Amino acid sequence: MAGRLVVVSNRVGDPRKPAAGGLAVAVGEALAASGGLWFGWSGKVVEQGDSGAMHSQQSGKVTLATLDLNAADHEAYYEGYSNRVLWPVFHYRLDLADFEAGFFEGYQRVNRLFARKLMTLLRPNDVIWVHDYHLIPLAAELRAAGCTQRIGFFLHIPLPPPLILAAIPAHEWLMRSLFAYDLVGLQSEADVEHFSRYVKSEAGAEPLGDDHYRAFDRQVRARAFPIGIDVNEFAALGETAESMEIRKTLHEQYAKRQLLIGVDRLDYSKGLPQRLRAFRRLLANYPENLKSATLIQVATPTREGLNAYADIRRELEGLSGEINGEFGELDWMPVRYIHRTLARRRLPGLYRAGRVALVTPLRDGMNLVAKEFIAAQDPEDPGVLVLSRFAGSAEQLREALLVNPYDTGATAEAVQRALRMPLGERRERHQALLTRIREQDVHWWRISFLRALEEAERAPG
Ligand code: ADQ
Repeated sequence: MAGRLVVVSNRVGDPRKPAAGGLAVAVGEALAASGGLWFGWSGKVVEQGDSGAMHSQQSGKVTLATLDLNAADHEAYYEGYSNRVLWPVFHYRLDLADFEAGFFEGYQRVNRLFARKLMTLLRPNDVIWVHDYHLIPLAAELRAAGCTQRIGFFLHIPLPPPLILAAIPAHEWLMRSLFAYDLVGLQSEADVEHFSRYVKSEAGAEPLGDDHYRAFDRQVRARAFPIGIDVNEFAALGETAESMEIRKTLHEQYAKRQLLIGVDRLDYSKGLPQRLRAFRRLLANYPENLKSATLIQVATPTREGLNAYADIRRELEGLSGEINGEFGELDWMPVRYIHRTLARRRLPGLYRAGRVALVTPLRDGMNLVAKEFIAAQDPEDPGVLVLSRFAGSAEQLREALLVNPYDTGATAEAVQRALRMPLGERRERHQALLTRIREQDVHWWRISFLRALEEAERAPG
């Protein structure tokens, strides 16, 4: 790539430390390869005073530049507009969105602050890659401050259809902001379709073909770049002593049981109560699973300050208690619910011990757990992926057992089918899935996005 890479995301990770997943891995790697600047919020909230105190740290070839936010900005920009307006609406949950609380100004203010601070660090040939819903208006703010460098944006969460998006009072402003970028990357073809329909129906514009759109007096290129994982790195992680140890322990403990695995952030988009209800239906409808099928559900605490997250936690604890009370025996508990983050190096062992993975979000941009599960399997004796059709990854992972998580009975039936699937079929499906996640892995994602950004015609205006 010609210029220096500048990555901007809400949180900044240290590329030298083992990353917690997804974005941090992909971006950290891109930066570590070429060197560059990673800019974002420091994670620190100062109780008083202004936002904007800057910190800079060198990590190998990468400069990490971060800024602090004060409590009011953090509340309005991060907890408020990002996570109580954009996150729920983009996941189709209008019922959980809070449009009235006045977060909007804070979101604009912090994006402007990011732009102002970043401008002081930019060089003429930089290529800027902005990530995710917290920073949608960043390019427009940068342009207003005189930035002429190439700027690309990648949305990690789904883009909803126009009529859902239109529930956000500032939807037009948000979508107009996207046109300040040179390239907009989305996770799936469904998201691109929604983008295209929005441009037509709400902005009265026409797609120009070849992924280009013209609206709001500007032109932008929008395309799907489904994010992947580092398959080799993940498989190698599975060969570490710690991962083997977990696998061995689980094998011993559950020698006569069938393990089902769920690994998620504890978020209402992940469909966890629906998953537990489907598991309960499995036990009720297919009694041969009693004293055998065991669901290990690991759910990482996340955004705990928000009510919707406390509610989902309570619901989940209640449901697992009910299922264990109803079906459990002295020597068998059907649900093991763990409200914690597992160390990343322990994940492959857990996935590998699973006969079935339940990845059943109600809506998800991509879902990397599905891909990690595939990468961790033994190709000679692989487990089966039960995947929600509403995860972005369902467009690629057609050989998984695709389910509608709202349909409890049908999901239970698919899980039963997964548990009984003959070895030959398991191998065939796994082989096809593994090929797919290898073809479109995280390196492919990064390289194809950055290449498209480089090729994007610089829009006039
Ligand atoms: P997330 O909503 O966080 O990401 P996901 O894609 O599943 O969802 O990535 C989660 C990552 O965190 C995975 O690497 C997973 O291993 C790890 N993780 C999850 N729960 C864990 C646990 N309990 N313990 C340890 N690790 C855990 C957002 C979007 C997704 C999109 C990604 C990347 O919501 O749709 O796939 O960004 O673009």
